[in-house]
Amino acid sequence: MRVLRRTLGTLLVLGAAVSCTAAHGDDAKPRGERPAALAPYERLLPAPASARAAGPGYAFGAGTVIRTGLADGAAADEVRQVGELLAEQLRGPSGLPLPVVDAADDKDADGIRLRLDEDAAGLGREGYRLETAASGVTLTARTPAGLFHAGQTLRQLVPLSGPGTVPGGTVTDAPRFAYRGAMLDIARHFFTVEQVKRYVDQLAQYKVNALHLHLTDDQGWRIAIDAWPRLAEYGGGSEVGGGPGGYWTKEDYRELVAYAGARYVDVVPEIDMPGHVNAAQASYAELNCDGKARERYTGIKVGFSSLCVGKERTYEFVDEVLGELARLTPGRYLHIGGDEALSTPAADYAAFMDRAQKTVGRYGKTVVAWHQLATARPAKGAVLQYWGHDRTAAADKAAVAAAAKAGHPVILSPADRLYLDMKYDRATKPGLAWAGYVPVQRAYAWNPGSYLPGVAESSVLGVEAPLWTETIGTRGDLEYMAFPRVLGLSELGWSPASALDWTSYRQRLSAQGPRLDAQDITFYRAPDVPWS
Ligand code: TNX
Repeated sequence: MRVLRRTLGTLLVLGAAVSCTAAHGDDAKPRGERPAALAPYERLLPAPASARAAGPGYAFGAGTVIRTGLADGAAADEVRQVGELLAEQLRGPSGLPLPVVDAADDKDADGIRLRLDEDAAGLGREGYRLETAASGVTLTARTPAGLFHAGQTLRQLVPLSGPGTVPGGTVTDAPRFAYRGAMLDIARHFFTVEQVKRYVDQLAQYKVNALHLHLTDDQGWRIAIDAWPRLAEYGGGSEVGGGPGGYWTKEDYRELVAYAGARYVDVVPEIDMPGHVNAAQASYAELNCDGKARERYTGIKVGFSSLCVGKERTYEFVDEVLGELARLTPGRYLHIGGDEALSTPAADYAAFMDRAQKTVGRYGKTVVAWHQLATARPAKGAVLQYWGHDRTAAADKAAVAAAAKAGHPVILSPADRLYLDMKYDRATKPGLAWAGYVPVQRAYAWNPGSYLPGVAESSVLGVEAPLWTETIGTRGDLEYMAFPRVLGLSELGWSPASALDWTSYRQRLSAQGPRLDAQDITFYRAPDVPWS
């Protein structure tokens, strides 16, 4: 078996050289090519920092037990939950009973052992070690989050179905970036909590750890706000194309947040302001400068609506909406949008964003906003989400670089790389193409650490793949646009720069095909990947 070995120390050095290969990767037309038979430790995705096959494997079978009794206090409960969830995930495909046992005295007994070790060196907040030998599989991490990620790696090492051998070896792993996000727009088309839970499960297995929810837009308001009930009740009753829309109650939202949290995915809710607010302005006349309610909107134009920046009532609205959302959200971020405010004069935009940012701070949260905020006055600590593309004006990129130099972290979502609503090619039925087509290779083959001139890797908080839903209203279309491109996002966010390599990635991606099939995920069989 070929040995894959990477050490964290060499990553920075190798990063620059390898990203070159990645960016200019081969254009071979592999139609008809047979997929390479990769050994289990070689086909992990996202590629781990280090993986090595060695020694005898573990017989994963009817006697396998998951042992979680190796921590104490509050952490013990959480480790137990991680163990229960892993058992559930492994039971389906394996058909094994996999009892979860938390007796502390059998910590060296056979099985899958979850071991919390706060002193484990080099693993960071989310990293882990996975060691497989004849006596079992040991997962070690400093945090329950790390144990969860270890378990997701293990899912890729057990047989696709039934019992079998987990090959012997060791994985030592930690993420390159803290933020690895996906965004779903439930405003243009409504999606239910059940549908979004399914997406969370699909993402979390690839170590995505943030779900950004675009909750409001011109076409619909999707979250109940007690102080402004018509936002959801009336403003939620529309969507693109004239469908019925819908909204989430606070209970729905809490349920999704808890479900995501159990999978170590933080929810980042977005209320898009001061533009993209027609649904709110249709619900409440007082949110318009002329005091007249707007019609609900079901088209897909952007940039026509704006909150009334000069009116005090506007800020009561902002305060009450963000306050309620902050109280519902355990995560540290509130996203306030700020994109395409084409109907808001620049001075008004800056004045509005000043106040909205202050409000977020008052509720103890950190601002995230689309990168247009860089041209106004980003508040201390505010995170900018870059959604430009190759043809974005140099001045806009420079504003983001200046903000990064001033200490603002940046989330990279380049539209011509990571927008999951861009068509793969001209034959793709759903999707848009304003940023060009985004085939699988294009989505993957770039280096977030050196992507934006003047934005150093140390300023990059991470990457995020947004899925806008003007043209996407079903689970099938959602999955078809996200998969397999979102696996590229996962690897860009998690794996060391030295591992980014299109030639090896397309082999590892093809090895995920049967797993995606087994989970009944609809995905695009990209012609540049040698699917089996
Ligand atoms: C741009 S990206 C938008 C969205 C659209 C999207 C469609 C961004 C911050 N604004 O309003 O849905 O393009 O691709």
